[in-house]
Amino acid sequence: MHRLRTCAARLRPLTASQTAQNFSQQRRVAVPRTFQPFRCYTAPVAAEPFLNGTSSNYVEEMYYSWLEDPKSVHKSWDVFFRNANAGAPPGMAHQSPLSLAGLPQAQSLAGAQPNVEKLVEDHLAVQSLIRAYQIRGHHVAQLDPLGIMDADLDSHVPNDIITSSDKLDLALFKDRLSILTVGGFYGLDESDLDKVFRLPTTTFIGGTETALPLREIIRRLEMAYCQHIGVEFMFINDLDQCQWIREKFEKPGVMQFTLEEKRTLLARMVRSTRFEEFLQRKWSSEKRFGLEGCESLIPALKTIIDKSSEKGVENVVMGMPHRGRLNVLANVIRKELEQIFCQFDSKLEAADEGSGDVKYHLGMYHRRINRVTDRNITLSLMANPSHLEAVDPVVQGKTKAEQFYCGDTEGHKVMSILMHGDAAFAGQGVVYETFHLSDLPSYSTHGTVHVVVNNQIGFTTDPRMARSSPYPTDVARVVNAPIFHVNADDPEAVVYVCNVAAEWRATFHKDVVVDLVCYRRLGHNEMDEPMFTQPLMYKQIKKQKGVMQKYGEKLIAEGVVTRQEYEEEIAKYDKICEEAHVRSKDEKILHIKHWLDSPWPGFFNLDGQPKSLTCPSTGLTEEELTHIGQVASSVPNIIILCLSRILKARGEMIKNRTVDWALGEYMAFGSLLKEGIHVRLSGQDVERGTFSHRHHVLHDQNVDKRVCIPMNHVAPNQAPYTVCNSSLSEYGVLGFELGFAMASPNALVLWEAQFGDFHNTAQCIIDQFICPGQAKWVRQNGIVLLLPHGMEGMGPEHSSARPERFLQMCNDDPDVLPSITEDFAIRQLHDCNWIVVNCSNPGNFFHVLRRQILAPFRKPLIVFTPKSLLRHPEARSNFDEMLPGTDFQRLIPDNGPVAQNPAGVKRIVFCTGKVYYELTKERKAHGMEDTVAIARMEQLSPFPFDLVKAESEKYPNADLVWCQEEHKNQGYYDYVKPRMRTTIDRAKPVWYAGRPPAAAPATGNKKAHLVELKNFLDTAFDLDAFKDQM
Ligand SMILES: Cc1ncc(C[n+]2csc(CCOP(=O)(O)OP(=O)(O)O)c2C)c(N)n1
Repeated sequence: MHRLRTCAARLRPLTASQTAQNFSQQRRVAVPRTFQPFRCYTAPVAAEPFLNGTSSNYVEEMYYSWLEDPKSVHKSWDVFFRNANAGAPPGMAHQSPLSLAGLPQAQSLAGAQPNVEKLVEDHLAVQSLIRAYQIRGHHVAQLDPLGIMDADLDSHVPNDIITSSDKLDLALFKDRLSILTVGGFYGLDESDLDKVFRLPTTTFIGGTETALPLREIIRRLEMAYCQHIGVEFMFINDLDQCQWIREKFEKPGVMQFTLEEKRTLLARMVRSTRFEEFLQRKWSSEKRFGLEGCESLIPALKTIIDKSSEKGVENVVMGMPHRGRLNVLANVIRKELEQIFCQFDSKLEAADEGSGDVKYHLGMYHRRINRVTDRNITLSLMANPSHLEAVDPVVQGKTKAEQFYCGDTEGHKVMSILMHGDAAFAGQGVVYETFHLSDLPSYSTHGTVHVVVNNQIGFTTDPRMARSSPYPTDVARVVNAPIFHVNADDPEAVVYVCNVAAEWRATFHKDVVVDLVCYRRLGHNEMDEPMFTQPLMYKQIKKQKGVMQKYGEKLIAEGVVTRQEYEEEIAKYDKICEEAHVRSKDEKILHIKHWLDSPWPGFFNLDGQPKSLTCPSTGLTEEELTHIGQVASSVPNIIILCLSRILKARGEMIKNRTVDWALGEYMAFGSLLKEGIHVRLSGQDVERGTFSHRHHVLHDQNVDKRVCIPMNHVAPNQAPYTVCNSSLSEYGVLGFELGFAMASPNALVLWEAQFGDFHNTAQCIIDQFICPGQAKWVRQNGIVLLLPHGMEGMGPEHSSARPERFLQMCNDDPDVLPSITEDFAIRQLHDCNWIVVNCSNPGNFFHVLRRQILAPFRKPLIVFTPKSLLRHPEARSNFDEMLPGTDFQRLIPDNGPVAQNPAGVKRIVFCTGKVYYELTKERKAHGMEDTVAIARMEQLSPFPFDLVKAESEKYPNADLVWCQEEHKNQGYYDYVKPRMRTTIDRAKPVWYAGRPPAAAPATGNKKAHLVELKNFLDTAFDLDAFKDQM
């Protein structure tokens, strides 16, 4: 209003036609309508006392309409605007509608102001009422098929809307209206119901009409917002998006289905329902986490897929929990039914592929024709663990990778669908972490459709005890995702919202949620008795007619199908199931590889085995090393000032044919990129590197966002390099990168923890996916975890990446010495579940990264990376260690003076990582360079039995010590000791030099840290230290 006044003061009054002309010219370009400076009332209009606060918007709306067509507004407004434009003094432009009839124009100026005010107030009230339905209508929508629970856990009816139930019952309606009237909310009363009100442009309920009687306005709002669909969207801070949604739900007649569509929907309901019934009949005592009570999930998903396919999507990556999973596999992805049924056969043998997983966790990949659009579509359902929602970021990562590899930068071709349970969606933090990736450039998948199977229970827990937010879906509001709640017992409403959701995604490329409010007909699984804990709910459920039956009867009543057709449809599908069941009996062996969710065509041979069991040398030519080194040290064409010194130092190192840690990594990444391998490094602050050593993104010091990524300029036809600082999440981001690495074997995907200590907030991804992924789901993954680790006096949370935990989960047997064949090293790698290394120099780091790609199979690689070694002058490698013919050294023997006279060596100290440099310094200080040998175990797992054996046998008179800087119950000791003993056939003890056992990984006291260090180094070089333990 202030703007209006200021502006009005500067303008001379225009005639209606002059103004209208200007306005319509402007308006053509001003879509959507927003406030424009020229849209000012004349001074008298602006000075009217009722034009204040929100009322001004409404009056503005009418003013525009009047400018375009004076007849489009109520007579009283016409008079008002004419009077105002004619220069009526403030307060004199109003005229009572009563006084308008038959009065000449001149007289109207003296109209009765109170009536006009009432008119304005009533219009404002109607506008507020419309807005109230848009904002809060979903709170009273009839969402619960059982009719016993409020989906928002709140039985209060917002006091600014008139509810559906009120509408149906006139007495209640009057009551309600009187509350609104007497309570003064709107100042409307019953007599206003038949008055005609002009509709604001923020509603589409009028269809082609611009004004409606209040009664009709309320009816249409109720139809749009308070039936079986609850639309939650008014928190979205984008006008276009809000208008888009309003139009989709408010426009009269939007929910019309053709006969064909209704029949298809019925057929899909039949499949969904009869599939569960078939399983229940055949295997009534088997767990399957059936979908009964939410059978509309199947048509819901199929609708989203059909619509998305129509919009150009060719690949859909899906993630879902247990509920209804078999049904989705059967009826959405179209897994052969016999493959599903045979899994219920307890005599089915597992092929020798790994431990496998229960049937409702397995994944699937299928390329087929979408029958509705007649276009090719690839559907995959990611295998997932029991850990609810853990698969969410994995699906997103996989989707992002699929988009990346097909150049789909905006998500037109590849999309993800995530399904959730209501309790898990509300309760699991990873959901939030995943949502927060949705709009980040290097993590966005350009819109995910989320479908919540909201059966209003989580195992035995009532939602009122399971969440503090009104809906289980509230978490989605953080990213401005619209949420469509829908009563799952109304299949047409379900299909409608799913169509809108898919269109939303295709239009705005942002997340959207469909909340299928349903119930769970049986217990949590088919064996559970739900009456123990939800007696009232289950009494109701027992009475509840199934949705297929209800919909079938509805269509029969409408004459869409005959009863006979309906029954035939059921019989047809039952027959399909029966026949598949017969065929399933022929299946004798369960091959998990038939359940692969991410095949890598061409990477393995036809049996799914590596094409060879050899790995070429991971070294590079001198020229390549020099060239990449020059790229790493080149000064870009932007102003970088403070980096010049670092780049110069890099240049010097290259001239001297040496690399530090950052350059070692550079050489590995750069060479792989050159060879066409995509490299993606993600994690918190990875672009610079937490320890300021990496600098892969160089920032212009004067221009915002002007950056240079030299790694993308290594060679003309190189693969792209992605380096991206992530959101401050471990669980979400590590899951994402794991998913990314799943899409292709020809990419090096690395996730770096800020400090290794923080990886444990992503423990679920490590425990459930990375460690056992291949064993459970026969799919390999070459993800690399870079975990900064090292006891450097930085306190308990910046010291340890917890090697003991990773090592404890390695699958090699500590008590069996494997036969040491020529291909021992590669075979070991092939058989392990993951590789754990701690490199002591950049050359070895370089080799192990390259080995990840040059090996003919993929295994996760866990690297404990250094902190102080990043700049340690001795922790450098010479080009000679990286040339062709060189390889990753699993164990670096001592080649110093001890090698000259092994018999004179009294002790061999095995160690790993940074402590090596502390040990050599101390050995020198003790003058024991020819009596104590120090061997570095660079690859901890799979354990280098062969090399440890050779190294220990080299020094026949030496005792064996394992030295580590970590506490005794942590670090590597528990893993290494039994394997070393096995290696030497228990001929000698393996002594321990390191910190004593402790609860915390490190002390917070610097002095204590140094004392501990001194103590264990003293032990390591005290040849009598273990005498009394003999
Ligand atoms: C992270 C995690 N915690 C606990 C469980 C054990 N659990 C299995 S199902 C379930 C209830 C899930 O409820 P909801 O998400 O509403 O899905 P529904 O089973 O009702 O479909 C629980 C707690 C689990 N699988 N994952």
